[in-house]
Amino acid sequence: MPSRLSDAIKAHDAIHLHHKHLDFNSVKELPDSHDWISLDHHDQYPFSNSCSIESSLSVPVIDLKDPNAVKLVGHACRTWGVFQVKNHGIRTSLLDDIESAGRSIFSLPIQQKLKAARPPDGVSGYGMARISSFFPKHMWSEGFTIIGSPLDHARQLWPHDYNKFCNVIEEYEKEMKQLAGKLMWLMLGSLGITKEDVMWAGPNGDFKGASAALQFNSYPACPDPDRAMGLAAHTDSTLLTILHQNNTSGLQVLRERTGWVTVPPLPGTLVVNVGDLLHILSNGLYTSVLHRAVVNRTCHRLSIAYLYGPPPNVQISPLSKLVDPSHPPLYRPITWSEYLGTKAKHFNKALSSVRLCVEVG
Ligand SMILES: O=C(O)CCC(=O)C(=O)O
Repeated sequence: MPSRLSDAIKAHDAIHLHHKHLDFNSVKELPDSHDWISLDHHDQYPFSNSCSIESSLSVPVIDLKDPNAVKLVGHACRTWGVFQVKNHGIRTSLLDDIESAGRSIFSLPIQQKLKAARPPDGVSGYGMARISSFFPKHMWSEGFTIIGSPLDHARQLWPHDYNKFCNVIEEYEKEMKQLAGKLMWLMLGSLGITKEDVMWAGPNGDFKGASAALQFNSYPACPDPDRAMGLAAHTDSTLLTILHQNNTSGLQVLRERTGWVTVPPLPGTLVVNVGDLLHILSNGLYTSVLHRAVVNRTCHRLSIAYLYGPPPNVQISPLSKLVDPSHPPLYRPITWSEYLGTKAKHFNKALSSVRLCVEVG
């Protein structure tokens, strides 16, 4: 049974892509391999960049110092599955540092980046989006995943100068872990859940055994953005994800009865979204939000996602406080490790594949 996140992902990875990596900087026209318009008639691959609804509704922005933060967070999780946070305690200088760490990876020549390529049976390193294998077209983006120590890859990228990168990653992950724990209690607190209700949070409720991955995403300026897709629509397999985006917009979330809504970059705020496992824990009360990233003609976009989950082998199931005869459990118990396997097989249908058929008593 895999006990580390990297082993859990590796054990289930269905992605075996043999793709010639595109050097985005040298491409002047969108290649057919990246043209999503031709797929638009397939219901299986909903696209419609140009039809995005510009909604007057906007994703909630929550001040974590607000005395009503618990209530506001709970409301945002039920209605949107996503919100932005300010006064989150992460220093602006650290956000600047992680952004420049990202830029330092993606600005390298392609041959150099490929020295740290994610191996076919691996999880960390440089490569195209992991969800690419579920789509017949390639996405206009490149990524770099870190699980565990970044040292080996950093040494390959900058043989003489890798310490700064590693130090920034270490500090960012430490701060993110703390923030993620705090957000977990705000989200769960709003459901009336306390530390006694979540054994795997540990005796101090600090989620010490939690696992996480850091995902850098780069979306180069695109010669034909209306035909391209930065990152196709997906939900996260996490409990929650914390995203830092640079000053270029591109993230969109799907809101029922509204359509795609852009989550604008607001200086100093971080985007937080509910993942599939928190949806399960909350017995479906919190929405695991479908989201995607679109691209634009002139600006490079960078995002850094902190993907946060439980220890890989802990059973996750609807919390017993949220279950009674009129609210039976909607999902069967599943570990994160097992769920990653389900996701690798069923992708966006993974959540419904673990849903129970229930009759309300
Ligand atoms: O770049 C973004 O805004 C979205 C990133 C994302 O969804 C991911 O890394 O899973």
